This record gives sequence, C-alpha cells and structure tokens, in this order.
Amino acid sequence: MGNIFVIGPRKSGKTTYLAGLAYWSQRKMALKQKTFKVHPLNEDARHLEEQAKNIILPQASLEGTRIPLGGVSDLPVYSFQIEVNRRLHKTETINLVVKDSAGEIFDGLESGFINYEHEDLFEEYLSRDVGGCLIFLTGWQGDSDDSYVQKLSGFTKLIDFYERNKDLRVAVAISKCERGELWPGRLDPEIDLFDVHLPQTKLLLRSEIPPENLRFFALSTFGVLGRNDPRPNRINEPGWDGAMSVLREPNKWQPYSIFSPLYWLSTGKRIGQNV
Ligand SMILES: Nc1nc2c(ncn2[C@@H]2O[C@H](COP(=O)(O)OP(=O)(O)O)[C@@H](O)[C@H]2O)c(=O)[nH]1
Ligand SMILES: [Mg+2]
Repeated sequence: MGNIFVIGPRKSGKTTYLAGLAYWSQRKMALKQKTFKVHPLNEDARHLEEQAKNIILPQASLEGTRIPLGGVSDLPVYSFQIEVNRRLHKTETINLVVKDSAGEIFDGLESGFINYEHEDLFEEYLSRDVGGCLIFLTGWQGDSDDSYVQKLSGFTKLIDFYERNKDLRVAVAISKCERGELWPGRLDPEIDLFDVHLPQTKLLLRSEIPPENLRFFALSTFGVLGRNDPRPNRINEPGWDGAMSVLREPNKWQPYSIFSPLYWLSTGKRIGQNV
C-alpha cells in the first residue's frame, strides 16, 4: 500500500530527498544504518538513484523539476519497496509510489484559482487511492509564514473539495534542517520550529486537518557531519539566496529523518525521528 505525493515550494529539496531515498541502500554510509533497505522498483526511481550517484555525490545540484511538455501527467512517479528491519519487530515491507511535483504547483496555490492543468494533478493527488502527502517547507524567516498560509489554505480547500479531509494523512516537514538555526529544534519540530517560526502555518493546518492525520517533521537530506559533529554537511552555492547547496563531505553523507515521515504516512505509526 502507499501512494504518496510530495509538494512544496521550488528549491525546497524535494527531488534531492527522493534521490537520497533511492540511493540509500547503495551508498557507503557513514553510520551503518540497516533498519531500512530501499529498492527502487521502476525506471524513474532507478534514474533517481543514478542522479544521486552521478550528481549529488560529486557535489553538484539536481536541476529543478519543471512541468514536462506533456503536462503534469508526465511528472515522474517513483516506485520503491522499503524493507523495515527493526529489532524485536517482524520485518515489514512498505510499497511506496511517490509522485514528485514541480514547485510551480505549490506556488500556484496562492492565486485561489487553480490552473486547469494543475487541477488534473490535484484530482489525481487527492483521489481515494492516495494515502498521504508530504509537504516540504523550507523558509522560516521573513514572510515565509504568511506565504505558506496563503498557499496551504488553497491546498486545504482542495482537500475539502475532494472530500479527503477525514482520511488523507499530511506530513509537514521543514527541510534542510541541518541549518544551524534549525538543528536544535529538530527533536520536537512542532513546538520548537513550527510554533516559533511558522505559527500561522501550524494553526491553519491544525484547524483544517484532524489531529490524527497531521504530523510535523524536520528532515535534512544532507544531514550533519557526524553524530558528535553538528556542522552541516553542505556548502552553499553562491547566488540563489542560499537556496542551492551541495554536499560538503560526500563520504559522510547521512540524511536525517528521511524515513520517519514516510513510515508514518504509510503505516500511521511513529518510528524514531532520527531515521
Ligand atoms: N542545505 C541543504 N540543501 C539541500 C538539501 N536537500 C537539497 N538541497 C539543495 O536544495 C536545492 C534544491 O533542491 P531540489 O531537490 O532541486 O529542490 P526541489 O525544487 O524542491 O525539488 C539544491 O541545490 C539541493 O542541493 C538539504 O538537505 N540541505
Ligand atoms: Mg524538484
């Protein structure tokens, strides 16, 4: 089970996250993390794995995801099988189909009028066979809170419109949480990140989505340099307002909390937040 879609502003790290997931079981990990094994199942997912190997590891950035010429229906769909081996638990297998989206789709929510092309996509995203969505938010300063409220209120209206307000799980994540100002708040992101930096965003979601279907996360695909070395494992690329970065030490690549939102989205259960 498990159709999930990922949505969020441009450059919030969505595709890099999915690439990190696809490549998870391939790379030499700094910390041997054996709880999760990821098998990319379809061509799009294998391509993502290649991108992690050929672009992210050699310290470059992925190209932004654009709406394909063929329209939103041609956006890539990644299919993964995730094996979960926890001590004292039976092995679990999660089949996950994840649809990535282009940042324009999130940004377009603001206008209140959904572009008719995007409408098809939301109809698909919000159909009954989709169990959850992962929302990436990355800004925490300036007008980020206001801007997210505007877009997410468009989004919650769509959830209502498609009558998914009772049964769609929504995981909201602050991405790139290795950033020094955010890292200490990662352990209890709802209180220490959302209440502090994005309070209106949190209020809006809390008022629109039933509590059992809403969880807050902090994740970082790049992570930090080590368990006892909280320096970010990233180098900011010049320009782009700090939105573009690359890995700093590829051989220490250890994502933070990339599974716990997916695990909750697909099973409704919590798992340690650092995985
Ligand atoms: N600092 C940091 N940068 C990241 C992280 N994940 C992705 N990025 C960078 O953010 C930029 C946008 O990433 P991308 O995945 O294309 O974002 P998308 O537009 O949301 O799909 C790229 O320069 C990535 O290298 C992360 O965990 N931390
Ligand atoms: Mg992308």
